[in-house]
Amino acid sequence: MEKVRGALVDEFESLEGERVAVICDIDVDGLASAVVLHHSLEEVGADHTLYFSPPAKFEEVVAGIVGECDALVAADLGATAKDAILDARSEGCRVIIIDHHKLLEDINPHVLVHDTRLCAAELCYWATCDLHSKDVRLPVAYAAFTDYMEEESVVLSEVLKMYDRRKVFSEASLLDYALGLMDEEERRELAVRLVEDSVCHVEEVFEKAREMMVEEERFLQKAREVAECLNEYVVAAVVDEAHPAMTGRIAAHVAGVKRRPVGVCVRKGKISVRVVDRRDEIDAARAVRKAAEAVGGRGGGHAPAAGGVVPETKVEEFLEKFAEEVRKQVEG
Ligand SMILES: [Mn+2]
Repeated sequence: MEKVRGALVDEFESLEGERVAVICDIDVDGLASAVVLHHSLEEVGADHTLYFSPPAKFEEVVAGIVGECDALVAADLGATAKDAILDARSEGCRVIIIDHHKLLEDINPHVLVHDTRLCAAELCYWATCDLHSKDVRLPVAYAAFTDYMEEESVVLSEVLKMYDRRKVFSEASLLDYALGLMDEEERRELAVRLVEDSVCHVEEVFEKAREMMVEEERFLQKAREVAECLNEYVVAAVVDEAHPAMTGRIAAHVAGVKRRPVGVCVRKGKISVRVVDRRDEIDAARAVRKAAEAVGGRGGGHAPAAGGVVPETKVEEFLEKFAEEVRKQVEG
């Protein structure tokens, strides 16, 4: 936190009057990053627009907007950003990246704020906090919670002194579920609104969260039925019709139900992995990456929560290799 504090203040102040594109991930951490970045850029008088993109589409989004902006600020998207950043730089765009995913390659932006111990929204928060006139810690706390980055989160511990944990965690969870059913315009409006408001006043969040939770319940049941144990460490469920926002929770669910430390959910070649028992120190990101690359795909993320993409025809082969990678990690 001390290392990051104020890191973007001069940088943002130099953006006054510039055209800035802000691109954030589509989850709670991305939304909370957008809240913080929007507030900070507003304070310095930058002419900015918020965009939301899953990491896999980052390059596409950048290609569509880079011609019209002087600076690009991206949060929670960095790990796979190399080509997108290269494109933006070649268009003369200043590139600022804030991220907490493991960096697997030299992504080379102009400015990089990076640490794996805090969520992206909290990195955004500390890097810009001296610019804030409003308290935007509540959405940052939501993100620290939903991104499982609670342990080192200073913002979350401060927020939990001001508000009861049941308020913070229930609002964060509702937001997490609701975001899966929101489009870019709805996310944009919500990010602007959450600068001064809390989730409990946004009716749409309750409606969409409920819809998503009911839908998820159906897919958890389905996943339990189709889940297959690949060895004593890994269980996998192929659920092609599930909503993409559910796959992490499905992966964790089947792991718990089948009493395996690692759960995998596959949806149309997209892989989600969760480690629910961390005693064996399994690094899911490393195992996904190795197995995915072996079948012509790619992957990464964090040790307890990882993901990837493989060709749909190679899913079986991927799962076999992945289970073997995990076994190797545990048994050395
Ligand atoms: Mn994140």
